[in-house]
Amino acid sequence: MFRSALLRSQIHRQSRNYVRATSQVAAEPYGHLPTSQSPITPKMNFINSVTPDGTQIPTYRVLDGVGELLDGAELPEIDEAFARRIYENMMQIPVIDNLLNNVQRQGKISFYMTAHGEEATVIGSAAALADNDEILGQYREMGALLWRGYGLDDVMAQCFGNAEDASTKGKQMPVHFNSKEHHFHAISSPLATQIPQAAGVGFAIKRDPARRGKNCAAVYFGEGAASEGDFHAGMLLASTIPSPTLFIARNNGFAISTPSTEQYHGDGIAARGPGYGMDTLRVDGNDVLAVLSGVREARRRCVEQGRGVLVEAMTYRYVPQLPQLPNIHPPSISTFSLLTPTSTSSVGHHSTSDDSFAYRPRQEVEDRKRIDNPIARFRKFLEARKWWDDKEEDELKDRLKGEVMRAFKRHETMQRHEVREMFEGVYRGEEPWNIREQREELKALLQKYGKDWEPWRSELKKHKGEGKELMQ
Ligand SMILES: Cc1ncc(C[n+]2csc(CCOP(=O)(O)OP(=O)(O)O)c2C)c(N)n1
Ligand SMILES: [Mg+2]
Repeated sequence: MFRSALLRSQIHRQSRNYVRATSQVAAEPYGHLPTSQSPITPKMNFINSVTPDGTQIPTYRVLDGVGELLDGAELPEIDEAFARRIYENMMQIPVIDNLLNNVQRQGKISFYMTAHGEEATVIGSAAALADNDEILGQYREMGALLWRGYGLDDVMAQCFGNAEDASTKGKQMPVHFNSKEHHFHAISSPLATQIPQAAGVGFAIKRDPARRGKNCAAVYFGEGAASEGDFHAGMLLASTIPSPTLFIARNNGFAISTPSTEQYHGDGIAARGPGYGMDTLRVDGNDVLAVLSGVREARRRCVEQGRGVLVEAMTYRYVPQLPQLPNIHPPSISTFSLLTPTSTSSVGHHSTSDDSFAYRPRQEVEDRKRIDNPIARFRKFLEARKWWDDKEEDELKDRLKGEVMRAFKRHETMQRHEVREMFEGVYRGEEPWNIREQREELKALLQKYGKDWEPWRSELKKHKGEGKELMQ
């Protein structure tokens, strides 16, 4: 009895000391736990929100739907040349997407993924990064590479997997880009693997005196990928072993056919940031200036504090702008059809292996495209400032279509790497037995059928050296 009264008075004194030690006496009348800053309260209070008033996390926006400055919003620092560069890069993506998507439908490449509707998220964020920040993408971020000067020839070579594909040498699926020169790490198909890797890259940056406080690792992922355990592993890693890792969630509403409403019950991806002690921002991913501004600030915090920061960009995966007749010399029917989104092509779907109208109404897609088009919104902003007009729009479209078509023509018929290449460069060091065994097996088959069987003969002709290096 006596001991417990003594204990109680000790605890009481301790609590009072904690209360005195803090300046928040009014906010913490009962003090806080000795092991944390959690204030003690006599009220039982369940929480299910990261905002004090229980509302959803707000979405930061700068431009309204018609490109006008939102009341109370501040324009990010942006001059005419930079704004035009952003617009031109946003415009380039659907031109490439339409062509390569149609080319895939013709069976000339094996696979493709478009970024229709996400141009502002990808270009706005890429424009906010330093060109030598490390990017770890998911697969829809080709625009970030293009922003850094990755060429159309590089895009075509990788997607065709031909002899000029220096990065993946024909071994990877289309859109699985990588470029050391552009600080863009290899895309891997298994979802979310890039997220913990990014925390590691961020930590490597932190350990490098030449890059500490100057660079970050920026990792992109979809809201679907954020359901993977690797998302949580990556967030926890960057949080507990602090590293300048910038998490950029592209919330486009779908993971193939699964709507985001089935991916989470809470307040999106942003609500998870504070759980890991990370500064977090939700932005309107269809407003390129909000993305630019938000990611700039997120990057600043990330680099200066050497800590993880999370940005969730709210966007929508949709079908592209209406077809426009390209002005290409000489124009041809095939050129027109390749550059034009068609109702039968699968543009705006998850990938060329998907038909999204099976799980979302066509009208919903059309409505979103009309009322919330990131390219049209930014164009209106530029036009209001006299930084853009109809003539420039037509010229840009013609130029982009011409460039994309020329690059496509160059790569369409280009030979592939030598057949032996498929066994090389996958593992560093000594060649493993299974690769050696597979090469020997192919060699034997080529020696048996390579010269005589027509399907193999014509297939081998597509490769430099026509497989002779293995047949001898
Ligand atoms: C581990 C793993 N599971 C499933 C898949 C198949 N898959 C490929 S993309 C995808 C949807 C991803 O959605 P999200 O992360 O939202 O990205 P989005 O395609 O919307 O850009 C799925 C399920 C995969 N590639 N890897
Ligand atoms: Mg998604």
